[in-house]
Amino acid sequence: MNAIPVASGPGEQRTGVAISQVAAEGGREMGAYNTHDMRNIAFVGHAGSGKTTLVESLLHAAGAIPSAGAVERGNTVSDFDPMERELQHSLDTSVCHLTHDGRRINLIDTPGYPDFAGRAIGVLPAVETAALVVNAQSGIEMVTESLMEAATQRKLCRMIIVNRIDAPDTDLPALLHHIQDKFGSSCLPINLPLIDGSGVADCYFAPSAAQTAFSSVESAHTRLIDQVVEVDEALMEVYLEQGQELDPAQLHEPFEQALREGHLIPVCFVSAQTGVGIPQLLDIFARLMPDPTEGNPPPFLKGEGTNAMPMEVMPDKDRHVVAHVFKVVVDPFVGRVGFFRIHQGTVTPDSRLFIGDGRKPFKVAHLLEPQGIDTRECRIGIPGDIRAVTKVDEIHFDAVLHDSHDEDMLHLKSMNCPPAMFGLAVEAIRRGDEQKLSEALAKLDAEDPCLHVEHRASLNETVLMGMGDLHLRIVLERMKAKFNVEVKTHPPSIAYRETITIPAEGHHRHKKQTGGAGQFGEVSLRVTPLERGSGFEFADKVVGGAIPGQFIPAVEKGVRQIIESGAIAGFPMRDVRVEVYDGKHHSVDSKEIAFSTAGRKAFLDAVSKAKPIVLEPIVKLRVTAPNQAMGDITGDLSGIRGMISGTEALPGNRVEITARVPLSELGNYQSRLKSMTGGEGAYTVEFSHYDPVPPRTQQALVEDFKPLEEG
Ligand SMILES: Nc1nc2c(ncn2[C@@H]2O[C@H](COP(=O)(O)OP(=O)(O)O)[C@@H](O)[C@H]2O)c(=O)[nH]1
Ligand SMILES: [Mg+2]
Repeated sequence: MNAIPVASGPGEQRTGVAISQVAAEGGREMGAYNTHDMRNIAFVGHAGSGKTTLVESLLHAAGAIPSAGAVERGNTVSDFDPMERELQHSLDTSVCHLTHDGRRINLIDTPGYPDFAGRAIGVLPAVETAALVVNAQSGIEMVTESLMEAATQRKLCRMIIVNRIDAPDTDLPALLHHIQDKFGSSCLPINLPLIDGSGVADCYFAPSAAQTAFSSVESAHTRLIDQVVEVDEALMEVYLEQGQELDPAQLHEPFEQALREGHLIPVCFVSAQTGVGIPQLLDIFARLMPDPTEGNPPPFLKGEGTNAMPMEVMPDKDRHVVAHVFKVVVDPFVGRVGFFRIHQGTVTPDSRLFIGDGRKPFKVAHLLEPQGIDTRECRIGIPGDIRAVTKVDEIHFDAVLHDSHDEDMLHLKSMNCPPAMFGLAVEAIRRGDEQKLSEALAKLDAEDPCLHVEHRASLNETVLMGMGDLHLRIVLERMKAKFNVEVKTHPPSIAYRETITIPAEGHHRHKKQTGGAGQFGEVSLRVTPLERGSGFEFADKVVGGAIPGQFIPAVEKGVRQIIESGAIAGFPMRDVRVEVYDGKHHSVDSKEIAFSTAGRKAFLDAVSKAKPIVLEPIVKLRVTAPNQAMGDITGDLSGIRGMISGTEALPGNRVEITARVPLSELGNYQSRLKSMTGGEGAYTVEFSHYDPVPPRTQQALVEDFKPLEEG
């Protein structure tokens, strides 16, 4: 491995941090930076808040691109996909970078449609900072709220960027109040727009007496410093007792701590379109937002299920490599492109990396640095860097890349992506395209964390599960454009799930004598219901070799067949823990196939005693409509098992109604709402949780199910 010079630049405070060298571009001088000089920032927020425009504006202001493109003209750096340009909306995440004030800043643009929120959530482990972009005209919207939740859960440092301050009809002081109401009093302005709209007044570094539409800059400054100082008692004393003005260098550590603890969420104001506030935003990124050693490290776990132990990665270039794949694109020409964030160690073109628990490493060969759709080859990647590799077939979303078997079994704590609940059954139109269809589906599945392909063996149906109608439509268009497969679709089916409600035990002895060698395997297992949303756990509690260790994976395989295909109604089973605790084997006749059959049947036996039920997805429905339609809407909702959770008056004689409703009841909601409101109503849905279906529905679903034939 190359010897890496240790930096001595201004950002260098600690040892063990490498310099990253980006290969020369057309003979230009090499840029070099170390981990402390890096900032990784994800822009998240509702569609139309201006994230893509903002990234473009920042790239331009920092000189990374000669001129700023526009979403409308289809020439921005981050909306490069032909479909994005046509729709004028981001459909996927994109990674760009710029340099400002000696800092290397990676920006990740994300899509803001609810249908694609999963992709935005997927990039959170790649950054220290989530920048929530709020539209000054329309305020906090649904996706912004759910991404704030996701970023909080991930313990990311957060900031709020209020964009479009140039637009007419905005009430920025009211919006700031609203932000503080929603997200807490730790949301404090770090700058404030000038009253004449010509710029923003800094409230942190050098507060002035500028005129803003808010209370004075001076009081915003005091409020901010108070908040920062609160995390450091010693500093607080100096500040309070000696009444001493603190300078930004003294405040740096507590500022970072306040960000990490969510004790401070800076709010700033920009117009991506006019450029107001953009230079100040670059300064905030460079001077205040955390470097990779200052953020909260991502929650890596070692081991599975309840045995998983938290493991902290160190942003140290001399350790083993640990990198996390946060995005995969499958291109029919270039193959798989995997984008990863390096959390520990140094990656070079010579590195040989393992994917998860894989046995065979791949050689990196071409280490790429992305800028929108473009990539450049580079020689090294250090902790904090975002890099890409191509042509690695096994790479998949959420994979951990590492260079030592010490790091096997390492994975990131799961992301709580909203589950895919909209389904479409698909079928190839052209005869003979079935193989092509399944290959294309596998590729699309690999690049999209929110897309799942389910094979419902019982119905001989292939179902695409996604976040919504638009999501699936785009997937199908991609399939046609990229892989030349056309499909017909059937009406959406509902993503029912199965689970159990009480613990139980199951047992099966599989014995078969066919001519010479026989098959023998016996399994006893226990099933326990888990909390909703916890998935599936499998544990081996066999003692004394009653089932030899080498057959346990076969038992698990048998159990997993039922987990995927369902036990009572043909839907995947969730939230169950399976413990194998006993069994028998035979020195000659025990084979994997025997244990997988025994495992499957023992599991079916246990499930049948564990009061199995069918669950249905419940969504959070938000309807906005004219006041006078309220009675009709709430009446209608209670007729479809809806539970109204709130009503709120909106400006302009409108009302917002929120309710929890079974998704299965919303099939024709669009047209129902239209007729109740004379076309003046709008609604959004978002996954809420799973609930048991009513007994009558369960009975019907169970009756329709033809269980798996013996295999
Ligand atoms: N007036 C105004 N319009 C903006 C601003 N930023 C973005 N827009 C417009 O808002 C629309 C959505 O912007 P876009 O960047 O695609 O938003 P995104 O969905 O968050 O990526 C586009 O028509 C932009 O031109 C701004 O600061 N002021
Ligand atoms: Mg966008």
